[in-house]
Amino acid sequence: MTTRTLTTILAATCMALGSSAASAAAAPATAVAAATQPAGVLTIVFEGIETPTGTIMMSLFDSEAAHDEGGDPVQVAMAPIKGTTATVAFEGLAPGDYAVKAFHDVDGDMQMGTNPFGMPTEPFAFSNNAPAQGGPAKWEAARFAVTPGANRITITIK
Ligand SMILES: [Ca+2]
Repeated sequence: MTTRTLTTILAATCMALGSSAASAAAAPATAVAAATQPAGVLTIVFEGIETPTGTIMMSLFDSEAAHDEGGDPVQVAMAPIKGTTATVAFEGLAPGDYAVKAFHDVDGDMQMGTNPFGMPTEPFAFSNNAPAQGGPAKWEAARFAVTPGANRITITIK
């Protein structure tokens, strides 16, 4: 049996069952279409910065696995602080869902300050201003969509 035949049978079976697997069978076509879409540009504005020193350091994630389980971010960036705000732009992003983890490196040592109990001593924030819940915000709370072209989100960091 060829792969093509198997795919056809699977698609027909899914359609007959009316199951969501039918859309899964169509996924490859969707993925190809997404790859040919123009890239997204994401501008992030951090607001509410209380101490005008140091930089905002952030990591951009594109999957729940990477975001919630200590995986690598797709991009990282540092944003200089101007007054009470800081702005950074990520370019060339494949359209899809992303989430941001950020902290304000007030003392400029490139690390999130923590006390002996491991609690953050420098301001931090997550996209959607998702709250920390005994640890970093989860992907489901912090995820947002990046579409082709310009995108802009605002995060309050405190
Ligand atoms: Ca620091």
